[in-house]
Amino acid sequence: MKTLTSFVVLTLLGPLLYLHPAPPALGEVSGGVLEDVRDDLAYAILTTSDLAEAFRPLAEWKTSKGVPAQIFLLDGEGGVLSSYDGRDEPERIHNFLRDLKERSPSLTWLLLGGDSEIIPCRRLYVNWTYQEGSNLEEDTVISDYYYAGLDSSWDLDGDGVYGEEGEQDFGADLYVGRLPVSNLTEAEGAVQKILRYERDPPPGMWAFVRWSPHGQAQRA
Ligand SMILES: [Ca+2]
Ligand SMILES: [Ca+2]
Repeated sequence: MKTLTSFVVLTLLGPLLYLHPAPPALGEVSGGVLEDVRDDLAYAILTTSDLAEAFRPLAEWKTSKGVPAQIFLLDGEGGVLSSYDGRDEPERIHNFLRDLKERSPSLTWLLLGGDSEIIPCRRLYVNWTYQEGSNLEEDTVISDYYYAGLDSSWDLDGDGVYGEEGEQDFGADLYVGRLPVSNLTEAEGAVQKILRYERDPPPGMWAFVRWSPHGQAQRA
């Protein structure tokens, strides 16, 4: 009888269970940061709780014009740095972005809301032919490409040197921009400039001039 009951229950509920599959795995490390991510996310802004208010009008503007945007906090309880593991802060951010992109494949743009003392950079190795050891200052450059290429950890051999030959992912998964602001006043000013430019760009010949490959201005 139990078998028959189970068969009936499964037969009746099977389609419902199929329609409500378990949420996809988000990787080994995930936190509360991903709980409220909108499904159609296209534009992510990563900043701190001190600066978030300045970026809210930008997120609202992007969303209103059809680019669903959301602000994510680096600091605080439930923020990226406290929710993700990593050997340093850039790696925690990188792990978060990998999960976020997996959670919302529609994510296309990432704005880093803060200068390097607020949102740290990654130094990437560029002297791929150097043979006798590594001087990180001389052989690396600061680059936010680390936050754009999400198909690699950028340090496959785990030696703490990122971007060595074969470790890079130069196939960008996100368009990454950074507003190098250092405080709330600077952040508000930069956001207002962007909003003014997008909503009501100032007239002028700049809109009709393009540059030739030889650096000469031409009328478009
Ligand atoms: Ca390495
Ligand atoms: Ca990639």
